[in-house]
Amino acid sequence: TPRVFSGIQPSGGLTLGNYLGAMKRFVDTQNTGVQSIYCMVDQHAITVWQDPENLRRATRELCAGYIASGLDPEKSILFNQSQVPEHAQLGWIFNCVARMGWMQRMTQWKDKAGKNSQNASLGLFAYPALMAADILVYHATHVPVGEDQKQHVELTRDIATKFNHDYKVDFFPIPEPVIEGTATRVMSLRDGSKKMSKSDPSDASRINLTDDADTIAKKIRKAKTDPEALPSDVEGLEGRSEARNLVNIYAALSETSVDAVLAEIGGKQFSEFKPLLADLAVDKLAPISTEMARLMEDAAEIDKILARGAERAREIAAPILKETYKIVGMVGA
Ligand code: AQP
Repeated sequence: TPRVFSGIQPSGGLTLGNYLGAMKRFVDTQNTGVQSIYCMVDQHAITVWQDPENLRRATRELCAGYIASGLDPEKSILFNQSQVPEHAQLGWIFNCVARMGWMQRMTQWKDKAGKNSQNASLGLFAYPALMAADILVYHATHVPVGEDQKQHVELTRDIATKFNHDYKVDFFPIPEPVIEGTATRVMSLRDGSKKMSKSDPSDASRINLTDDADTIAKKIRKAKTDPEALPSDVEGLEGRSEARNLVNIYAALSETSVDAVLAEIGGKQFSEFKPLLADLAVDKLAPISTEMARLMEDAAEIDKILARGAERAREIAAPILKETYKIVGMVGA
């Protein structure tokens, strides 16, 4: 039976990229009735320094963001990773399955560790093995992610395959990355070649789910574009990454295709298109940020939801970990 798992790091505020590339799609998946498990991966977040108070706040805010976007904690399982120790326990086993060379090839490792990789944490290097455990400890079959996470899901497949092969079992399923829609890679508003990211030093590069209407409108007005008018077909977006990004965002927010958007706005100048995009973004995001703020007023309630989610998650994860220990040869399992 299909089972969906995905996670988001509580490493800062949520962006429009997280919303369109991940959360909005989680909601669509939940509503198809497939069992879905969504995690706030706090143990991944600390692979780079996190101030403890900020981490706590970001985890609760992420939970509020999931719910405000439409995830129902009754239908889906919502929890934070550190409350389900089976992730880290299976992660250790996968550290022993994965090879150094595999990890070294990960583009996120190269990007985040930078030139000074000797100074990066060991956790940052091992991150994809823990991510494989996040997914496989539930025997999840489908992993909805943005384009940037595709390589990590492929590594998860490699780890599952090697484990099954080394121990001569058919135990872990080989999960599929699910990368669909027009917004699998939302780009920075300041640079069409960089993805929109919560850790970009420039706040103008991203739309935060907590931005107010004026801030959203201003960031879109100032978004980098080229001087040409908008094209009337997709070929006309060739080589125009900033234009393509704004059109993709418009299509994803209005839940139509890029073709349909271009049929509507082709020929317009950016000065005309940007206010339309700003209105649409405010329309879609304002109810989410209002609801997030409301939920954040009751931290105890959020903590209860996370604890309950963790309990449900452990019911699935614990037997799978136990079986893994048996396969590996751990006495007592
Ligand atoms: N720009 C994006 N476009 C589409 N999808 C995106 N995602 C992130 N940015 C975009 C998707 O959101 C999910 C959660 O990502 P994450 O928070 O776990 O880590 P990340 O991919 O590293 O996201 P950020 O915003 O760039 O965080 P930092 O700056 O901390 O590294 C994933 O499914 C991701 O694909």
